[in-house]
Amino acid sequence: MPRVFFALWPDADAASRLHTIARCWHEVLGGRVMREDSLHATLAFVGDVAPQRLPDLRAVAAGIRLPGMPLAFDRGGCWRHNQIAYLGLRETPDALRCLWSALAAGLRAADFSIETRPFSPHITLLRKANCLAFDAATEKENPATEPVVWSVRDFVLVMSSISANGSRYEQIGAWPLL
Ligand code: 2AM
Repeated sequence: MPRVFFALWPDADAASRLHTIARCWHEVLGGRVMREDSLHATLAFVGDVAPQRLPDLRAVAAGIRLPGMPLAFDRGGCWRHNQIAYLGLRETPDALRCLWSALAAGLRAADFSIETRPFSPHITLLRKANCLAFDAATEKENPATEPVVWSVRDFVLVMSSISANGSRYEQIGAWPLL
């Protein structure tokens, strides 16, 4: 069964800056650097879905009419429980929270079971990171001089498959924001 999730995908410039930060952190935190072309922020993780349900997922996405927004990823962090080093947002803009809640509501209404944890927008940069080293290495902040900003103009549906080199992601749909 396809394993799918909705996400925001950075433009090429933002992905390149994110990857540079990831390689910098890797020097100190170790772990595994996420590939540049796989960097994303998950909006809703749907999980395994029967192929015949994919049109229902697309219909939920197509029903969303909301504005795009600039996002500034400006807060570094490392979660010890899952050893993920990530870049998040100091402030979550209302437009992003609105997109997330509209998507979650649409998915629930269409009978998809989705993640119930509070929304914590982030881009995973490293897996298996040594989070103990993080605070000292980064002074608890994003070590980049400027936030990584991109203008979010759409959201995407991604299919994930596991390979020997980690997860591979393929975009199988994209919907514009206004
Ligand atoms: P992560 O990067 O914080 O691990 C594909 O696996 C994407 O879905 C990743 O962004 C991952 O977040 C997220 N993800 C994986 N499993 C999830 C779950 N059970 N709940 C929420 N998000 C999940």
